[in-house]
Amino acid sequence: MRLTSSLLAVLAALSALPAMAQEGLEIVGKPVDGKMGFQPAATELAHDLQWLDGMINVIIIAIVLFVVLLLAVVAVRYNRRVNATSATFTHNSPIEVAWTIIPIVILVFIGAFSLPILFKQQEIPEGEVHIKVTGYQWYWGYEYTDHDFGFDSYMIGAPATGGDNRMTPEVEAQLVEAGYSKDEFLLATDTSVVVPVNKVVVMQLTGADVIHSWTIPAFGVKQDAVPGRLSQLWFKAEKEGIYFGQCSELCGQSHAYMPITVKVVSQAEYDQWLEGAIEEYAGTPRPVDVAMAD
Ligand SMILES: [Cu+2]
Repeated sequence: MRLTSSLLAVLAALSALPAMAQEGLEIVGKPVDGKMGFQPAATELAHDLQWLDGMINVIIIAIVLFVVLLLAVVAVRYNRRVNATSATFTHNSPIEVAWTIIPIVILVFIGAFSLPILFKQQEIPEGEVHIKVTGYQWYWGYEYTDHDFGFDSYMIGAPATGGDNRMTPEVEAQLVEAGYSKDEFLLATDTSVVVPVNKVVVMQLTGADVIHSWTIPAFGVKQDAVPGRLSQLWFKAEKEGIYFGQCSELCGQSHAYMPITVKVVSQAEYDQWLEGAIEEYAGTPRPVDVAMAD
């Protein structure tokens, strides 16, 4: 009897693992009624590119207003009724120089801000957590290369989890069991990438069959996963939460059903998750554990 109950306890602990790091985490990146614009930025990269978007938007709006104003002036002052005899000149050097120089200045100005932001995304810093990401038709595989373990991540409701990509009462039950709600169908996965908050995570990406693309919009990262190549991305999430993304390169029939779930947790929760994951996925224990065992 005691053996049975301890076995049950072990089973319960194991099955609770995927949902473990979830209690109380805010969900970011699911559609919200009436909301427009970007998801709340959770990394410096996302802050930067959202700021750049706002700044360029101001320039675009100013240019549109200026052009509309010019059109209105021409329509009012130089129409056939008001201005029966049109002018016959064909050149105006000062204006031509101005409409060449001013756009160059505007483009250089935009470039001066956008290039550093682009370089910041593409220059990969020293990572504190390394994850290799592989895109498959149609799910994601994750390897925690520092600890030699990996797992696959399927959408809850995908064929691999017993569904057929449609919402059913069984799928809803699975979602609830994993700590999600019905609203998160098509976004929630059976296993998540778990990373510690405020740590530099470096990901290497590749595709196993066709090109996929890994993204978390709130992190401001999106990178193609190309078969035969390794590409990299990095992020440092500033806020704990559950973040959603979608495969962003059309990769076949079930492209819409290979979402991405990242849980950003405290260092303590991450360490706890890591220990359980190493156990469950037969990874290499961390050096600190070896030292403690001696
Ligand atoms: Cu895809």
